[in-house]
Amino acid sequence: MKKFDMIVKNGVVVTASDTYRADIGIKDGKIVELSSDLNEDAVEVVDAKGKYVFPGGIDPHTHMDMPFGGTFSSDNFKTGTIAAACGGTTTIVDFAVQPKGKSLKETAKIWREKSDGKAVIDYGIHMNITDMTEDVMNEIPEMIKEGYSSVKLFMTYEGMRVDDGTLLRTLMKVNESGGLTCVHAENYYAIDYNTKKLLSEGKTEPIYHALSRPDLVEGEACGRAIKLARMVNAPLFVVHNTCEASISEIARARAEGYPIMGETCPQYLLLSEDNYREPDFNGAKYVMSPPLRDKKNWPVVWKALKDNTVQLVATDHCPFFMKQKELGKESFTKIPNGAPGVELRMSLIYTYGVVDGKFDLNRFVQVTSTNAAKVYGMYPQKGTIAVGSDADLVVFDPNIETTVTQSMLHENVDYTPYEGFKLKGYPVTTISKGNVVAKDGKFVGKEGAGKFIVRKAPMMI
Ligand code: DUC
Ligand code: ZN
Ligand code: ZN
Repeated sequence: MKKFDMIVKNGVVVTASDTYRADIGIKDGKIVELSSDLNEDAVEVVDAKGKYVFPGGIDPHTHMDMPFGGTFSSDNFKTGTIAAACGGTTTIVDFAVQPKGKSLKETAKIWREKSDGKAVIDYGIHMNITDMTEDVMNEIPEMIKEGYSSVKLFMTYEGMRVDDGTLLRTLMKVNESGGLTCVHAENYYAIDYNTKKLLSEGKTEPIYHALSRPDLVEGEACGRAIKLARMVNAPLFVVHNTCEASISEIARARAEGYPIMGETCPQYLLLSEDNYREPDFNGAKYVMSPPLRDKKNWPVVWKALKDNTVQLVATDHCPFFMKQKELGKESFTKIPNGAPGVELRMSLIYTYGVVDGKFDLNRFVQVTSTNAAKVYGMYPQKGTIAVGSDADLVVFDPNIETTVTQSMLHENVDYTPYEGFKLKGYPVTTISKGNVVAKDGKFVGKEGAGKFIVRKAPMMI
């Protein structure tokens, strides 16, 4: 019997707080030893010489196989987690969208049928409540106890949004039950007014998606959600912040000591409103909500990521083939909202965050892994390299230089919004619970090896 199942040797280990040379001994899917030189017998040795070893990436905002606008996002839990693994991500947290009239138990069952036995890496599930009733409200404590420890609400989207009263009561209930409330913050009424006006003027192209939901639409809703959370002393997580208008609201609340947290996504750091003007309906590739913003927001969002106004980078991965996007050829309101991103997140943030000098390696680990584990109740099982933690690791080669093209990716979709982007640094080996799941851009794991994570209470960071 060998002492270790695997040793990851000769790498530079990077955590949220430290950077040091160490070998990592793995047994039964867990990290069991960290030492400057491990020479014992191991079934498998992964050589990480000249490379970094990061905690596996955690993307806490994905939409696999999600119904939207009469179609479904094109990655399912198998294809989407293969793409994640190839890009250095070892955990996702996906949103189970409550169908009208269904209980939360039924909603969880629907999502577990999509994910169990299919995902190749571990996954958590948020409860995305769209049809709040007294019965649904009363199910919240039980769902949180069962590991669905975060509840997300939409403040916009006809048929899925909640009103302020529901948001307030949910914030209270989720907090009392030891969970975390998340919001998609956009002002429904402003979007509705702007959309009707634009359509009445015959303005139907993709750019008008962005113009119908300008930055104040997001800033107002973000500020309102924060104030509601403050009124009931509840923590709040604001998903996909894009601009100064929302980030300034979070910054102010945090400066005053309130437990308000948030995320951003690579697209809001690297793409802009200009993309909607690409010819031949190409602008539809970027139709997502909230929309891409004026470039002047980029430095504000990068700074917020560096100074912990926002704690993490997720992707909102929600891909649709161009054929699906064409549902909106006649009107931007019919274009399914969402874009792919799960596979490139780690490399994009490394290249444009660390290599470009915006923050250091330890902050990179915080925003791509550790903080998501903390916020969403998975720490220290996930999000760090420590004895006792799951052996979820990514061996990352800082010297690989490449240019993004859709054909190198595993996402089940026919474009990437990052086509032509230069990358410096790419994952070479992804390890999930002690097993290599991706190597040199190829998936080598097993369908169904990923398991549901019973998440615990959030940590405020
Ligand atoms: N935004 C998107 O772009 N897609 C899915 C859901 C969302 O809020
Ligand atoms: Zn959203
Ligand atoms: Zn989303």
